[in-house]
Amino acid sequence: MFKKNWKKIALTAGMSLTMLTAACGQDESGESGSEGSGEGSGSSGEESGESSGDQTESSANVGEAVEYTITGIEPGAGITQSTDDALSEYDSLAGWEQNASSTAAMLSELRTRYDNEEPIVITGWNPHYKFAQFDLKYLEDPQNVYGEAEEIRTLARTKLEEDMPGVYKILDRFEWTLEDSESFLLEAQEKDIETVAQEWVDNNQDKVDEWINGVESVDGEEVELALTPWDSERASSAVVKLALEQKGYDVTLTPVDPSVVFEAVANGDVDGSTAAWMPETHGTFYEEHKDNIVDLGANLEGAKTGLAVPTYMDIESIEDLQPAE
Ligand code: PBE
Repeated sequence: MFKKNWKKIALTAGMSLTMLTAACGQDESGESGSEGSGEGSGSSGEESGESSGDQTESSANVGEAVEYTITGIEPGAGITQSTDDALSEYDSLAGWEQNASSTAAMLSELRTRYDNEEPIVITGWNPHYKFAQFDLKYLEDPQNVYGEAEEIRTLARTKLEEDMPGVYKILDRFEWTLEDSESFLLEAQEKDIETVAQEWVDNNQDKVDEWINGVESVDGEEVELALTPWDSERASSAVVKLALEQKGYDVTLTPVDPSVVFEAVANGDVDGSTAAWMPETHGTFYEEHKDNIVDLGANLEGAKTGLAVPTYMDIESIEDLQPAE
């Protein structure tokens, strides 16, 4: 019964996300559509980059060259909210906008601009493969809008320990490193996530054993985990699914927006999630639901979010950007 309701919530959230994306994208996607096809401001940015001896002038031209736009991702992402906060908190970002469309659109624009050595300011995060594929740097964030030390935490519904102590134990014990996750994600550029997860488990059965040791096997008991649709969480969820399956659980993974992950765990519509970016990125969702959620702690330490630019750009801090006139 729960599950039926839950699917409805998930579907509604998915639809509103799509509609929001379509609505937001309309005029902005016009801009980004023309960006690849030789719009003038990109190349003028490049010229000024070459001739720049003057830091202020070259930074001002970065703003112009990117049309005072941060290339963001999905509207429902935590990092999109943090970036809205940055837009209102930094004087240097006055008059700037965030183009929140999708991760795929951000990556494709990054690729185009990067290949032409044109400026771009993106919303970036680790774990992700983009730092291995492109030379990127985070802009310093002196006002600490994106937080200092992010980690990815595992959540459980309040009754999980009582109802399914084995699942609770495995979720509680699951952890891996930033390096594990990023080499997984790089590998997953060539193969699908389920294949890479199986390979990871085959190569790291000793770690999996630490999570599942002493847990009683079951016969097809159903477990549902919520996740967000980004590769980092698709990866961790796929690994945990295989670990649970080794003990006989029948695991369903349901991707939804971050706000819905917290809502679904708090309502007990799903058993848990490995997708909570804390304390900053999903902090507002956590605050809203924390009384009805069990926080099982970090499954990955050293995560990070922020504004990032290619290293060929001559700026180091969000404060080096210039407000739009
Ligand atoms: N991310 C990746 C997500 C969580 C996982 C940082 C893009 C976000 O909500 O911002």
